[in-house]
Amino acid sequence: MFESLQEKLEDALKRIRGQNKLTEENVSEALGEVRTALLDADVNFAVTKSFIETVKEKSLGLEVKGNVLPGQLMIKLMHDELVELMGSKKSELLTSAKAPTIIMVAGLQGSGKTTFCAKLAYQLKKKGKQPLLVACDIYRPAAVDQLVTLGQSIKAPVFSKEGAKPQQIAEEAMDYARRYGRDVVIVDTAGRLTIDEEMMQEVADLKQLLSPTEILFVCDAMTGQDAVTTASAFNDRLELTGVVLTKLDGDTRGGAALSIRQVLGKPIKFVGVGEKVDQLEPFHPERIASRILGMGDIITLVEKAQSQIDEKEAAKLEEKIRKNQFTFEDFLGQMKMIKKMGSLKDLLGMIPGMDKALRGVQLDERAFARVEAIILSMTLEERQNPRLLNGSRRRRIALGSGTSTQDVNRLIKQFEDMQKMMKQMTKRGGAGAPAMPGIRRPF
Ligand SMILES: Nc1nc2c(ncn2[C@@H]2O[C@H](COP(=O)(O)OP(=O)(O)O)[C@@H](O)[C@H]2O)c(=O)[nH]1
Ligand SMILES: [Mg+2]
Repeated sequence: MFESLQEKLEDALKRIRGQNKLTEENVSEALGEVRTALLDADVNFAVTKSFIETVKEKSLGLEVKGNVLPGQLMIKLMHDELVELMGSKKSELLTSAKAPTIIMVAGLQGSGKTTFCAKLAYQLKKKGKQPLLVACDIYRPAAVDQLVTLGQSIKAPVFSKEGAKPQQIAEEAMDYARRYGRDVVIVDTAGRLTIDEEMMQEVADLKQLLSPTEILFVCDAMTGQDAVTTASAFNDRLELTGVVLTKLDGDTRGGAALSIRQVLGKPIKFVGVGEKVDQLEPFHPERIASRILGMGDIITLVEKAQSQIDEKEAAKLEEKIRKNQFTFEDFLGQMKMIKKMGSLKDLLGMIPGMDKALRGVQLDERAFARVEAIILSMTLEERQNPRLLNGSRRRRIALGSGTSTQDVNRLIKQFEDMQKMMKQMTKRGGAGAPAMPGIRRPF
């Protein structure tokens, strides 16, 4: 997937990777190649143009932190922009508050609609849902058979009716779904080789009739920019809720994946990565961007940048501890940092030896939130000078944070113990500041 684009981008970025300084000249040169690579991959022209402009503008204003080279930072910037281009976050399937949730698929013939319907039903079944597949592609008898066969293979019921029109089939299928308690109805529709008015009218009528929760446009990723044009036509008529990109396992150039979100303003929700029913994945912009840019480099880069910033913070903290100036405010900062990095357990698990020690231990992440709430309820003055915390202040803090005075007392006691421990540590010559003092035990 995306091999050719990846290679070309890598070449373009080689120029900039080790640069100590980003100048108008070397940025433009590298971005010129990036531009060609994107256009060769059939990325939409307007999307490419605005992408290049944004990256250029941002890279010239880059503030270089730690030992990270400007060129490396620029690669990270490109990565982030690619993610943004594809919609930032993973986009979930919508469900209707009132069952059944209705999902209608539309798209050209051969794009993978029928296959997608079965894949989705299979995935939903695994999540405990009870999908019903509906065969509204009546023009090719083989299409109904195909859905029936797929339905059998995943043990999901398929509603079909010979000789009936799609609207009638849809109506009766809804009755069936209600009667038999099917909570998701997936409607497969007919496609043509090109967009035509008759087909459009038919799906538009089905939409009118069903008011689907999701109207997903299924498109073959191999068709590149054509896919975007078709998607726009469908979107104008149907107001899509999302897109499914199929055949990403093939020799996809990347154009559709990179353009469609930006052009339509609709999220890509799934990607098909093979012909089998289990070959459907949620669309993760982050992962695709990493794949396009070459993963290893970026990861190392991000980690490196992060560790350098953290090193500076750690040094500052050590200094404070040495001078016995560690306050609740610092404590809060540390907690924020940890939260940014993910779950407490995951984080502790990264420390060699901790993984084993933590096995079976229940770390209460909510307790963590409680501690944060308590500290946030303190005034800045109190955070910096915990000695101010008399009885009435403690009561006020408990009230403000939705905790009890005991909780507040316990935290202050733990904080004081921690301060003592730190003092001893520094007296003994100091092993340096532990990344997060006092979190060995859950509060
Ligand atoms: N490699 C690959 N083939 C797929 C994928 N999705 C569908 N296909 C194949 O594409 C062809 C057309 O799919 P089909 O579901 O019948 O398309 P429809 O006409 O839109 O219903 C079939 O041969 C499928 O097996 C996919 O994600 N990867
Ligand atoms: Mg079909």
